Amino acid sequence: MKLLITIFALISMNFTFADERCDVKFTKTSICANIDWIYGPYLDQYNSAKISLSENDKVVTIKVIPWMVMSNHEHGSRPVVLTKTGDSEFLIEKAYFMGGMDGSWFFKIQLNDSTNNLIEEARYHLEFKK
Ligand SMILES: [Cu+2]
Repeated sequence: MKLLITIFALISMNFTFADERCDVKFTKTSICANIDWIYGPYLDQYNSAKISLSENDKVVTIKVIPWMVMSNHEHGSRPVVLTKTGDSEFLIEKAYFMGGMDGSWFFKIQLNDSTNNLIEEARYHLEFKK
């Protein structure tokens, strides 16, 4: 019985670690970005969200670009309004995604260093509310 409890405890611990949230994984730097919607995401409306990066000493600024991938090409939208709200926290406002197209919307997220050079880029697939 003791052994069973120990095994169970070990398995649950493991699950806790495996569950650590990482909405967007930057594979080169192992940085994680998590996105919390404040409004949306809805098509054909202005949306806002908070984006938080995991602890790191490289990223100074980021870029967030609404990005659509279609079967034969990719394109953007209007630029978002981005405000730094903490060490690794940013507020994304006015994120606009046009509807009625046969494609998928993403956030293209770029991590930049102190000289504004690109460190790494990743994409976050958006699933819209109705
Ligand atoms: Cu499109």
